[in-house]
Amino acid sequence: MTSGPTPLTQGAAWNALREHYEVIKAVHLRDLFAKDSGRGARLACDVEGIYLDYSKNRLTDDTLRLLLDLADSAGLRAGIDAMFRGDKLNVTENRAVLHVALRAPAGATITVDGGNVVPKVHAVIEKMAGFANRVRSGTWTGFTGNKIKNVVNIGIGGSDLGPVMAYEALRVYSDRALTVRFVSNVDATDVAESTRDLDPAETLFIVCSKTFTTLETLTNAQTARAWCLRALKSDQAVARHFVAVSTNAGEVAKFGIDPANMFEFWDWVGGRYSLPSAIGLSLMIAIGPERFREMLAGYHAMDEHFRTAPFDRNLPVLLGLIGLWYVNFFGAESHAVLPYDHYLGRLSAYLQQLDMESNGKRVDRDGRAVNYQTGPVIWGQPGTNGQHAYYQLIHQGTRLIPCDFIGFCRSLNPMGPHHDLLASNLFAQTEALAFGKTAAEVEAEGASPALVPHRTFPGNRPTNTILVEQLTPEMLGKLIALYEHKVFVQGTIWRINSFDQWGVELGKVLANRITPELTSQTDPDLRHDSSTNALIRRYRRLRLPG
Ligand code: G6Q
Repeated sequence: MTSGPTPLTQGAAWNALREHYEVIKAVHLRDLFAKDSGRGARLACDVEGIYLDYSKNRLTDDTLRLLLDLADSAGLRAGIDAMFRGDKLNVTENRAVLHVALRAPAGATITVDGGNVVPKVHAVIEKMAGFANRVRSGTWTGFTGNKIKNVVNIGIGGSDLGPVMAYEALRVYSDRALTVRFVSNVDATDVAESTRDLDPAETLFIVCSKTFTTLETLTNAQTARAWCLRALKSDQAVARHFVAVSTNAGEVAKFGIDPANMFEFWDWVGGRYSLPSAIGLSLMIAIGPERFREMLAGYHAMDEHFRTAPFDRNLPVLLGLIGLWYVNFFGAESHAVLPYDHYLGRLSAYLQQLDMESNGKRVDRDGRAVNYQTGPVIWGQPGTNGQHAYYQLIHQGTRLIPCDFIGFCRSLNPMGPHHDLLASNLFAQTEALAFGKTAAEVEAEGASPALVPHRTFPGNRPTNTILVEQLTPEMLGKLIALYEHKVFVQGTIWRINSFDQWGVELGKVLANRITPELTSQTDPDLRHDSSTNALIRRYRRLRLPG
């Protein structure tokens, strides 16, 4: 493959942004706000119940115009149309990218290989709803006739992070009589701790694996199967205690799961985009089919917004362009997502996969090395905890870390002063990050001269604020789709394939090669590098006690 500059950085829009950056880099948010009293209200967008304030970013109307030019010249409109049409945008796997079809209303038509997929999607949702209702009502019983009280989702990556994030986010809407857990790690501690206090007769396992060949998931599923059968003492118990979500009916049947209890999805759904498919079954059992449908409706509303809104009022486009501005022109290495809601504790982990697995790519769709940065490191924890830890670096460190603050106007647990304290912290942080505290202000507070530099905050640290009335299933769907499409916007402009994950596939192959070397009775003929060989030898010496 050839390397060198790609057309992106040679284009007029990119060059204009590069020149414009030379002007903007020295401009402080303090000055932008001082000379434009309407900035805060103007650089905001109120769509679908989501208020995005992007005024505390290091940009002007000119910046936005140039970024929008970049989106146009990069073919973003055509890219969006191609995705919604079902074009095979995942070129390395020759697949359509149609997670939007998972939340399309019945009656819509979205075609893959000549067939409308929407009726299939709705048939699976109906099947899931029937099953979820049976489990919730107690009509679906365990092998010995007991009501199911525990649901354990076994999956990893895209078959875990979405369900666990959404379950935590919507826990307040869940049936509290059910215990819902998620097992992902091949470390036995995960399955052991997740099952130790459960009664197998009352436990349902949902084995989620698109391929049904993933080592971690199958190992955990086999362990769970053995745990269940040890107590229930009949192979026939598997059919009552295990269901599967997969695209691979053959492997599901081999495991002993009745194909009637397999919930299907399709190769045009990427793992990290699969929460609104049958992969969300554990969530649907927890919150009920109606709430799940509300989440799908929220996703769909954001899909329609993304598909139809003009780019200058389009939330995913704005977030994508602003993020790209920092990555490609300010050299920002990371991006923090800071939800001020305890229920969103797993959101950053979810977004890490969504963004970093999608846009962590170093060649463009044609296989040429890119000469610009692509996806940033995504990280964050819910506020206010982070304020007592790593916010120090965001405020006063040497790096520029753009942040998204996500807040809600009403708590799901309204109690005393808590929520107003939470919200005031959010607003105070974005204000302090933008405006900082000058040396003169610190001096005026009476600080000793030696302390002035330590207590000065430079400010000019950019943030988006996403403010929403309340966290509901519908709103969660909207927020996830917002970030999915933001990732799409950036991937399209960067000309990369956001829908494959060869870096993840690598790990699956490498571990399989080493496992027999760890366990063989005779000394293996190790042919790794000297470091890996030494580690394996030491592990072999110490792996068994005594
Ligand atoms: C997601 C990735 C990856 C995948 C897991 C689990 O986009 O492809 O995280 O979801 O590796 O794969 P299975 O669902 O096939 O077990």
